[in-house]
Amino acid sequence: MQTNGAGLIVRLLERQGITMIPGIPGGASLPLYDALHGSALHHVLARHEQGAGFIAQGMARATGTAAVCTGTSGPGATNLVTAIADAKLDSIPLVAITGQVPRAMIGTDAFQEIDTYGLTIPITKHNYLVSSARELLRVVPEAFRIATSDRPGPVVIDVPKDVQLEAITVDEWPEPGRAAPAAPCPADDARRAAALLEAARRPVLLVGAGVLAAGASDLVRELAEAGSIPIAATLLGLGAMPARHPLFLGMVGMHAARATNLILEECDLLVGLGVRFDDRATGKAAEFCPRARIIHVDVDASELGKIKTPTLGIHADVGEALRAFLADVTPRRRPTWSARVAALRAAHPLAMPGAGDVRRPYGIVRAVAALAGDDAIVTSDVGQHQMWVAQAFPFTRPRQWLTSGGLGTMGFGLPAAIGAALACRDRRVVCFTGDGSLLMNIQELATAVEEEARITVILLDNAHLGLVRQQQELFYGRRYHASRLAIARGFGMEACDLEATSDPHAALARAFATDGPCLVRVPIAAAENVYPMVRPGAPNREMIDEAALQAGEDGGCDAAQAM
Ligand SMILES: Cc1ncc(C[n+]2csc(CCOP(=O)(O)OP(=O)(O)O)c2C)c(N)n1
Ligand SMILES: [Mg+2]
Repeated sequence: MQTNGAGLIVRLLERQGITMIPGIPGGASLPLYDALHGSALHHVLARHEQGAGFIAQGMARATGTAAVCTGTSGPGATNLVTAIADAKLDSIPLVAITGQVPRAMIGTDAFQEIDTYGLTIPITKHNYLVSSARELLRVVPEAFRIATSDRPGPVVIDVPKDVQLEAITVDEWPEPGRAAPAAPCPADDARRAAALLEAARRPVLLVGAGVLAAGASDLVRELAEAGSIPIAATLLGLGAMPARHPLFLGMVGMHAARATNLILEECDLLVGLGVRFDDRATGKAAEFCPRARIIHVDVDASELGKIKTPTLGIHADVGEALRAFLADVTPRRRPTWSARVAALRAAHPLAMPGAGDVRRPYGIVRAVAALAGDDAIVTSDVGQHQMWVAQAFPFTRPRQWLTSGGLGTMGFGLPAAIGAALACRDRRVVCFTGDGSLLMNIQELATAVEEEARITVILLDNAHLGLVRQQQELFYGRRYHASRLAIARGFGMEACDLEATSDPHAALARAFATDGPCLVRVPIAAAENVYPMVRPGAPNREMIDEAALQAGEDGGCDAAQAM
C-alpha cells in the first residue's frame, strides 16, 4: 500500500479498533486531518484540546480500552497536558497524537514549536518523537501495548509535519498492539497471603482503581463472601462492589462515613488491592490502619512500600492474585468481627441531611439515581458535588463512575460524559458538575449538542467554589477569598432550572425524558458542606462533622496544619 505518514497513522489506528478521535486541528496536524478525511474514523471536534483529552478519557474509562485524542503542535499540545497528566495519575490508557513542526525546524523556535516530548516526559508512561514514517509501524502498536499493559497510562506520539507527509510503501502490517498478559501471582506469596487471611480476626479489603483495571470485581466479591470480609473502596474503586452489598462499607478517607474510617482503625489485616494509599484516602498515612498488618497487591512494583510498608507486598495483577488467594483460602464466618462492623455502622452511619429534597445535595443525588437507573454512567467534576455523589450515589457496577481522582481536575466531568456517551451509545450518561467546574470546559456543551451526546448535566449551583469555601470556613478562620462566583448559561441546549419551578420532581423527570443533551440547574445553598471531613494531613479517626463542630471539637485548627 502506498501512503504517507499520516495515512499510516490512520490505518494503524483503524487496525487497533479505534473508531473515534476527538481533537482540534492546526497547521502541524493538517496532513493527519487530510488522512482522516474519507477514513472510517469519526473525528469529534472538541472546542478545546483539554476537552478532547477528557472526551477520550471518558471513552477509555467507560470501556476499559485505550482511546485516542489529537492536537496540533505548540498550544494544541500544551492544552492537552492537563488531560494527559490526569490520565497518568488515574492510570487511564490514553494515546495522544500531536503534530510537531517539521524536523528541520525543530529547535529554531519555529511558529507553534514546543518541546512536547520534553514537556510530557513526567506525565506519561512513555512518549515518542517520531523521526520517520517507517518508525510509525513500530511506534503506534507499541504505544497501545504500553498504554494498556499492566498499570495502564497515557502515551504521547509527537509526529513532525514532514513525517506525516513522508511517502511510504507498506508491504506488511504489524500486529495491533495489545495488553501484555496479566502478571501472575507468585505461588509463595499467595500461600503467605492465605495464611495471613486465615490468622486475621478483623480483616478488611480495600479496593482501588487497580481492581477495575484488572476486571477483578467479581473475584473481590468472591473473596469477601468466602471470608466474611468487609470491603471499603477508594474514590476510584467505587463501583467495584454494588453499593447495596451487605459487606460493602463505601468510600474510605477524607469524606468517608465515620463508621468506615473507624472500622479501618480497628482492623487487624488490611488487604489493599490495586490501591496506592493516596493521602485523600489514608489521611495521615503513618496512622492509617494503625493496628493492621498489610497485604498490598499491585501490578506496579513501585507502589509497594511507597507510602505504607506492607507485611506482604505482592507484585501481580490483582485478578491473578485474587484467583490464587481463593484457591488457598478456606471459607469461614467471622461472627465477632461482623457484629462489631454492624455495630459501628449502626452507630456511625453516613448522615444524609435533606435526602428527600431535590434542591439539597443528597436529595438531588438520590433523585437522579432513581431516574437514571443502574444502567447509567455517572461522571463528576471536582468539588463538594463530587463528594456528595461519591457518598450517596448507589453505584452498582464497575466503570459506572468516572471521576478525576488523582489530579482532581475541575473541568473533567462534561467532556468525560460526552466521551462516555459516544462510546456507549446505549447508555444515558449523567454528569454531576459544580458552577466552578462547569465553567472550566463549558465550551464542550457545543460539542455535546453537535454530537447529539445523550448526556444529562446536573449542575449543583451554589454560586461558590464550594470545596474551597468549605476549607476556608473550617481551616482558614472563615476568611473567604476568591471562592465566590456566579455563572450564566446560553448554549442553545435544553435546560431546566429547579429553582424556577413549582414541581422540581416533575421538571427533573422531564429532563431525563429528553433524548439529546440537557442541563438541569439545582440551586444549592452555599452553606451546605460535605461531612464528615478529615482535615488534610490529619489521621482519619479525627472526623469533623456538624455535631463535632457544635461541640467545639475541631475546625479551629489553623491553616499551617492543613495540607
Ligand atoms: C483545575 C482546578 N483548579 C482548581 C482546583 C481547586 N479546587 C478544588 S474544588 C474547587 C471548587 C470547585 O467548585 P465547584 O465546581 O463549583 O464545585 P463545588 O465545590 O461548589 O460543588 C476548586 C477551585 C481544582 N481542583 N482544579
Ligand atoms: Mg460550586
